[in-house]
Amino acid sequence: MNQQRSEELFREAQRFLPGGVDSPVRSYKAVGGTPPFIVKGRGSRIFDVDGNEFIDYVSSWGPLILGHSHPQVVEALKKAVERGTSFGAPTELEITLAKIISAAIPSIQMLRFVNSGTEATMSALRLARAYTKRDNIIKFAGGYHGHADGLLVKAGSGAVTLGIPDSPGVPSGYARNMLTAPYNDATAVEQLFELNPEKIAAVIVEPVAANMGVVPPRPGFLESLRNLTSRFGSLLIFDEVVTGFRVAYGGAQVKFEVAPDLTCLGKIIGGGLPVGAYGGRKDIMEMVAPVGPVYQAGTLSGNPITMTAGIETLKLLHQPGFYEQLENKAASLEKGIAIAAARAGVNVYISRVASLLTVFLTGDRVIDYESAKRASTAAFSRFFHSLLAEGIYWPPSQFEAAFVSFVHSEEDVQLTIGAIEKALNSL
Ligand code: KE4
Repeated sequence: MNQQRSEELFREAQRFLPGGVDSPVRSYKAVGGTPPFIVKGRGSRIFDVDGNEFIDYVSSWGPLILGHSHPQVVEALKKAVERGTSFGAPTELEITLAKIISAAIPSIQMLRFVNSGTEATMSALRLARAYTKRDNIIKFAGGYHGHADGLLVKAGSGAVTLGIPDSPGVPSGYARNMLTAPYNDATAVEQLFELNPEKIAAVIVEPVAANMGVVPPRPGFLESLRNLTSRFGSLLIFDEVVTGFRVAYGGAQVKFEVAPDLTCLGKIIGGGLPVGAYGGRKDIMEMVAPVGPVYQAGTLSGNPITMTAGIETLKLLHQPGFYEQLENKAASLEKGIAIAAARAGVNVYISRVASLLTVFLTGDRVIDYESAKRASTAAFSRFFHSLLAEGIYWPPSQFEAAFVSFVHSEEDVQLTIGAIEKALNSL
């Protein structure tokens, strides 16, 4: 595959941008090689500066459930831009999108728009601490909630531990307030509550983990978190930045029928434009400034361009049969991969929830971060580059999700399965 221009641009980009990118995963550091520099996206395809075409399963890391440059979204954006890009003042568009989200996700009685998932989770934690007057938070090993200081914390050794900073620059005090437990282990969470009575403000969880690769909640896990947080007077926060409007129109909480106190959203609700949101029970949200004392603000929060893209996108998702058709495409891909792996004689663990999918290069079941880490990242890198050479743009990390979009055609799926079989045979 010719990557001459991408290689030139990557060298130049590294002079001005750390790692040549504006978000680490895009640098291909996890898999090696040169990331293609993209010039255009159309439907399920993206095109790079060297004229290569790819079937895209990154989908901008989730927002593009309708594929690239959906005509209705583009049309609406063109009209919106001509009316002005931002006013720093209230607009009706914010009400419209808030009403659509609240109607889809009943636990969200009130919400605040921000500009990224990071801002959403950071604000939700501040609000939970203010509401409960407690400092500690429980998160899960392998859970990612954006890069706010207090959340860049990883599990220490042992099952239930005090968090330790997962990045230089995170004050040890922040990490001390973060407790970690293994995903899918409600007993560990109960232990943390019993060890820290009346100190835990909230539990934050990805209701379907997508940042250790895709790991579904074990039956009863989310219900246990709901019961434990209610029992101990803490809040339950669902980080649905990935799962919101992805695994179902109302997100994971509607799919699994567990209602959190607060929900964080991002990605799809902005239709490909920068966005985040946090929302939930009215009595909690009314603590947010200017109604309440919890400060949070943002220059471009709720801007009319993002709101327009979000409104158009969610309107298109709310069509009868949308998620069923999307799920069928993903199920067809999963089935084809399983057959290809069997024919290639390669042990893989395919983990799929709705249109989120990870092919773990391991023969073992993956139920949490420890088991996910047993997958072979070396084999994954070879798998990834074989796919890229075949024109399949797979997520460049073993610990990310592939995103199937509504515009992936049956032909796309079959081409992908063929490329995956070739990749597995080359391992
Ligand atoms: P952003 O700040 O990147 O908009 O959202 C942070 C975030 C919060 N919560 C969850 C569950 C997330 O997955 C994310 C961000 N997702 C990653 C992909 N796993 C974004 C890709 C990137 O970091 O470049």
